[in-house]
Amino acid sequence: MNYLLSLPLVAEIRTDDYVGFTFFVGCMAMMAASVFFFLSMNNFDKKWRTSILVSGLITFIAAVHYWYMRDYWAANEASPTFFRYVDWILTVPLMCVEFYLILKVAGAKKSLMWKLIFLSVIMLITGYLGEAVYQDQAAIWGLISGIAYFVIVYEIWLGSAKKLAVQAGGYVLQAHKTLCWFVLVGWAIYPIGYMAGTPGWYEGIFDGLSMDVIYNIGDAVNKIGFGLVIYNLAVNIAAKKEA
Ligand SMILES: *C/C=C(C)/C=C/C=C(C)/C=C/C1=C(C)CCCC1(C)C
Repeated sequence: MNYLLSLPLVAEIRTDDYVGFTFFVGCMAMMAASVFFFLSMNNFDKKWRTSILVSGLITFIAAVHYWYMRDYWAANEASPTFFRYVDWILTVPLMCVEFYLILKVAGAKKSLMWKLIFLSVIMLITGYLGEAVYQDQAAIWGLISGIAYFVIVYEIWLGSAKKLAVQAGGYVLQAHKTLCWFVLVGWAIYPIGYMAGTPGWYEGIFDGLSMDVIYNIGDAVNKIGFGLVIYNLAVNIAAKKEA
């Protein structure tokens, strides 16, 4: 029994542990963003409240997972792959829901939402298989994942989602475009992390980069950024109504 008492209550974090650092900062940023989105919800019309609620859910789910990942890293100094992908499988489909919610004004159908969700789930499951289960074949699983990613990019940039955004016009079109850039550039951070952390033809290119630091930066940029785009859209529309 007594040996338990001699264990430190809080793991020591080295000053050059950038993974540990980004897990702590990421955790706090996700918590702060969640409080911000939840508390600002009631400033808006019912239609936009759901979108902001979903923004808050995305950062809140991430905050809970970062809480665990932060601890896991501090205790084991190993990638918390399981928690990482559980977080993504919940939050990435919610980001697809955000596209649907803002395009509903132009008559977006649920089928568009399910299509994006389906593609995102394929992208994440194949990524998990390459990262955690069949590491020897990480390159091929990453490629399949990348194809699903490109179909999502196509759908929102040029496909039916784009057409709806153009129909909606104004602030909705503007927000849709910004979200499209997040998916094209912000989400492209993840395959870089994957290549830095798995074996494959790309070995050597990303030497010295830490998969977890890259994923943590990607999460902060994309989850909080996405939420702020939606928040900004609601603010703009509310201001237009008052004017
Ligand atoms: C909040 C979490 C987000 C936005 C996570 C996004 C994750 C991706 C876009 C992951 C993509 C991947 C590829 C395109 C190929 C390699 C495997 C993945 C899963 C890292």
